[in-house]
Amino acid sequence: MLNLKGRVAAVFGLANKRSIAWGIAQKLHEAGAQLAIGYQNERMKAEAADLIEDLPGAEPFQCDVANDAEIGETFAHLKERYGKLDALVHCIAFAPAEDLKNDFLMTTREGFRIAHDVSVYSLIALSRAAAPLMTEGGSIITLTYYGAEKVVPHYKVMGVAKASLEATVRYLAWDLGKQNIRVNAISAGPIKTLAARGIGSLGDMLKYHEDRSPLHRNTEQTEVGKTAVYLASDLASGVTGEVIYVDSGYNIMGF
Ligand code: NAD
Ligand code: 0WE
Repeated sequence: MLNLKGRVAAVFGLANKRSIAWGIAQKLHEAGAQLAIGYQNERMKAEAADLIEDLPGAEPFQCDVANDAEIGETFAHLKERYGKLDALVHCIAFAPAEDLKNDFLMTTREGFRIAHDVSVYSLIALSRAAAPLMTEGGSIITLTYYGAEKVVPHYKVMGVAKASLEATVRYLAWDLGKQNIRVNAISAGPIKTLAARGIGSLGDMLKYHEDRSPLHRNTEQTEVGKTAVYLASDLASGVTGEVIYVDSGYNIMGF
């Protein structure tokens, strides 16, 4: 396992033990990183705090990324508590249920705005706040999905938001490269998390991935975590602006 001792990482997007953020936090912790782990609101506090207790030394924080004041307070706290930041992990997406239910054609102005604000603009806002703390260079990691590049029925406005997220990764990589801060996305295969619960056909989708992907199995949160450890480490020192697939190879198939 890679050694991240002495590195400080902030992971945003913990809801429960199925969260990809949790798979990533566990692997960063195993590698020796000092962790701050963020949850969205009071409602998620108890469950998040309970999980985080299992990772000695890791600390919880609350941050709604739709709120600039909360982002400011979060990074003031991280600066005070750790003095620097080496890795920022963004595991956050949201679109209003209505806009995922109706035809894409019916996407509302407000639904489009919220999906892009929470799922994309938040990466820009968090990166801007994190960069001054990344005094020794750094690694920024976000999570994306194949629905950004090909039509995945039902993914709708989230697919458009993920396309924007992937472009955002490239533009941030250009801006932050001069500070030796790398910015990359991990494109994960479908995983049964809270964010995937709304999909009626998730079971079929997981089965299809198992049948069709080169590895003939589904993706696990901790496999995403292992790639995050690599991206946070010096082994990835030359890698920025990329989308790396952790999807059992599903995306390479043409038929
Ligand atoms: P999850 O529900 O466990 O995580 C999503 C998180 O986003 C939750 O913790 C939620 O609280 C947080 N969030 C939403 N709005 C927020 C806000 N305003 N402020 C702060 N936090 C907010 O589900 P997940 O599947 O682990 O999702 C994490 C990321 O992985 C998302 O970007 C998702 O698009 C991506 N992803 C998921 C899959 C999958 O199949 N599960 C596949 C590829 C990519
Ligand atoms: O990014 C996602 C899901 C993100 C998401 C989920 C919800 C459900 C509840 C964003 N907003 C909301 N809003 C809600 O009210 N994934 C990659 C998981 C996912 O979602 C799909 C998928 C996959 C995979 C939707 C349709 C098809 C496939």
